[in-house]
Amino acid sequence: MTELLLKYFRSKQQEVQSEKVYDTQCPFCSMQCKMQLIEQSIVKRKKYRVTGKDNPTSQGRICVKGVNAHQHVLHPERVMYPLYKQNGKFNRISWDEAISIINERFRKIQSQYGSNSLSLYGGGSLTNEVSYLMGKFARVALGTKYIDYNGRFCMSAAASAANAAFGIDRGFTNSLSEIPDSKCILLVGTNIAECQPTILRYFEKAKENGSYIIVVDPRETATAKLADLHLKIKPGMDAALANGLLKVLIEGNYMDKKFITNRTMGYDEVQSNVSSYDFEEIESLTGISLSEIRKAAVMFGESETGMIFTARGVEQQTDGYMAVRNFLNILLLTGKIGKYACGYGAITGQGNGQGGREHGLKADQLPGYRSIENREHRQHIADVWGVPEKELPRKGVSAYEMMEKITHGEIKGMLLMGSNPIVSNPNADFVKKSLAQLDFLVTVDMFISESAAMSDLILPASSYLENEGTMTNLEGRVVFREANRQTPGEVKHDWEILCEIAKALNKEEYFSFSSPEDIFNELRIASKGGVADYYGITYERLKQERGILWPCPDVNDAGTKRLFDETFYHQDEKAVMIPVSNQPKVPKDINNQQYPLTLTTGRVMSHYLTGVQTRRSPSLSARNFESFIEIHPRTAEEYNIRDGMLVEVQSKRGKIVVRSKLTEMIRQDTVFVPFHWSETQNVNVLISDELDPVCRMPGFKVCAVNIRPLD
Ligand SMILES: Nc1nc2c(c(=O)[nH]1)N[C@H]1C(S)=C(S)[C@@H](COP(=O)(O)OP(=O)(O)OC[C@H]3O[C@@H](n4cnc5c(=O)[nH]c(N)nc54)[C@H](O)[C@@H]3O)O[C@H]1N2
Ligand SMILES: Nc1nc2c(c(=O)[nH]1)N[C@H]1C(S)=C(S)[C@@H](COP(=O)(O)OP(=O)(O)OC[C@H]3O[C@@H](n4cnc5c(=O)[nH]c(N)nc54)[C@H](O)[C@@H]3O)O[C@H]1N2
Ligand code: SF4
Ligand SMILES: [Mo]
Repeated sequence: MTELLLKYFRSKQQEVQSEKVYDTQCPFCSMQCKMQLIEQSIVKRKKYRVTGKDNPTSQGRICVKGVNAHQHVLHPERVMYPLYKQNGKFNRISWDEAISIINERFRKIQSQYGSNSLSLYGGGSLTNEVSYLMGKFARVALGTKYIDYNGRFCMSAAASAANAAFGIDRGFTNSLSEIPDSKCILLVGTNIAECQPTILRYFEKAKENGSYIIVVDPRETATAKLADLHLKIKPGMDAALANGLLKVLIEGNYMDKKFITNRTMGYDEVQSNVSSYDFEEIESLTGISLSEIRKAAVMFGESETGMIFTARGVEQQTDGYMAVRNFLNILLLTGKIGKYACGYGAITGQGNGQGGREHGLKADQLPGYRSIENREHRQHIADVWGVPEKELPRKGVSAYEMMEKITHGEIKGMLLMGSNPIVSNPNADFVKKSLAQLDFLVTVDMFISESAAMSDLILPASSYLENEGTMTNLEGRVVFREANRQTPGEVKHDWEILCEIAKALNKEEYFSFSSPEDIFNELRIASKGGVADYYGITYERLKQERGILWPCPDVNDAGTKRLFDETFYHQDEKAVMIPVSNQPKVPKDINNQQYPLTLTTGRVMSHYLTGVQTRRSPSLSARNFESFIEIHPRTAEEYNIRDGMLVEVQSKRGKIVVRSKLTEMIRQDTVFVPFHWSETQNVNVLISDELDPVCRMPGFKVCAVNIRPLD
């Protein structure tokens, strides 16, 4: 080979070998798997590879969404500079112009209609630092009570139930490492195999160790395949099922009497409530036979250790709060909590759904899981923020209720960061009309989502590869997300954007942060002494110790792996049981001749939430490029529907069109549609606006519908 050729090949090779490695964390679910994106430059093109990185939670595993997450970050539709809508068209403007427009419009709206005419709407993908800052921004920069976030639709039932029963809401009461040793596991309304795939190994290990696994789901999901017993429940009837389980446990004397006496309140009321129900009623409500209910209860009662996990199947109901409480009753009655391999897990959904609700995104909360209605709590936060306690607003309303406030003319402007409400809220057509009614909507997003498209102004946000910060994963483990990729175009970080707007509003002194760590250090002090105490957690520790489970009140404290070993978090240190009725107070969407089938909604493996990100990933989109409706073949026959046909699905609120997918895996009286698509496939057009009276959760999982084939 000539010298020249050799030189050519050598330089070629060098080109191939130019490699950049980005350490980060998956932007999607609550497992927050650690990973590395490897960017190889080959001549004129780039090649990407993703590998999992070892860590205590996902142990190096990643799923298909993590493997392809960078595809949306690199997508040509990324918003790269501020966009201002004029005459119905978005035009590029500078950051200076954007901030001055916001300043002017915000001031004008507030001077005309008062402080509470502006609102903030956040999301569970935002870091703890951004969530904390949004909460502070609402209360200090704008002085408005109207702030809430998409976690309202996600964890609110489980969170309120855990708070009421235990006095604390940390998703898992134990660390994941105890799961393999639990001898009976009840998975209620959770499809971990598709929604938190990298957690599955813990349950597989439990099974290998002889654990008996019970899955409660109207569908035979990939998760149900793991089960020794699958209870194919009628949607919305989980509270009644739990009453059936409690009845068997009490009649069979499976109570832990010592635990009940020493550590709980309310057992007698639960016992007398349960004895007033008969099994026939429970069988007919739930569609589950007494023998199966008995089998499940006896297995749980007899097992030395046991755990219960719930997710959105049982929680996204208009009685979600009570249904979860009834499963907590089971744990308390059998004494299977506060000890090794015994406990509860509300399987968190979004990457930082947990942290978001601890540090300020919720209408009624202040950082550290403090209450905005509690005098002492208000004073503590007011002192940290350097404002008079009297000036802190009181509690606002839940996410969907903010939409109602818009139509009532009470809310005139909104800052939307990290959510896509017109696809994710119930009664979606109403929500679309309501957002259109705003005088001024600013959206901070990576893309022109369906909701961003309705805004007056879009600000370009950075992605998980670019924006560092902390996330609190499903274990309650606070982890540090590294992000060292350069922001593209004129993209800014969410926290920088909030600080810049605050500065324009003359509130710079409260928002003079120069890095996420700076914000976190204030969050630590704000959370000090609260239930969600992060004071002992520092960036340095997070980097060294690979995450810390809260509460962690002191820098010398190792964090809290298991809760309730000695006490619960109520003042009397006891947990509270509560009688739960078979039928909810707010009636669910009731089937009738016009709407004979029950629609339930949820997720598929390859897409994430409203699909804004995953629909822009070619590899993920290819797996499911359109929505579908699961129908049992016998039901399909009744309605003259063949596999692969377009089907119109109609509820009292509206209709959508999706493709049929016949499957024997679903109950005959139930159909299932995922919610990752928009427009004519937006399933939330069908969902009712009834909310749970306690936690304001909508009933995403029960909707009376009719179906017909479209030719
Ligand atoms: N692939 C993927 N993973 C995700 C997400 C995603 O969009 N895609 N989203 C993340 C987020 S934010 C969340 S909140 C979680 C959600 O995680 P999950 O709650 O596990 O997901 P869903 O599919 O909404 O619902 C779970 C199961 O509930 C069942 N179900 C429906 N109705 C009922 C009922 O009445 N009772 C019972 N017992 N079960 C019922 C459904 O059939 C479904 O299999 O996933 C997270 N992970
Ligand atoms: N029918 C039905 N409806 C449901 C559910 C259901 O099971 N059934 N589940 C509910 C649940 S559990 C949830 S969590 C909600 C989710 O509902 P949404 O919050 O509306 O869903 P996302 O698609 O995550 O929207 C997030 C938006 O924020 C952007 N984004 C992502 N990361 C960042 C960031 O770091 N900064 C900024 N500024 N923007 C970012 C994304 O591009 C996207 O546009 O949907 C709820 N709606
Ligand atoms: S989607 Fe969840 S399980 Fe999959 S890689 Fe991302 S964080 Fe991990
Ligand atoms: Mo969620």
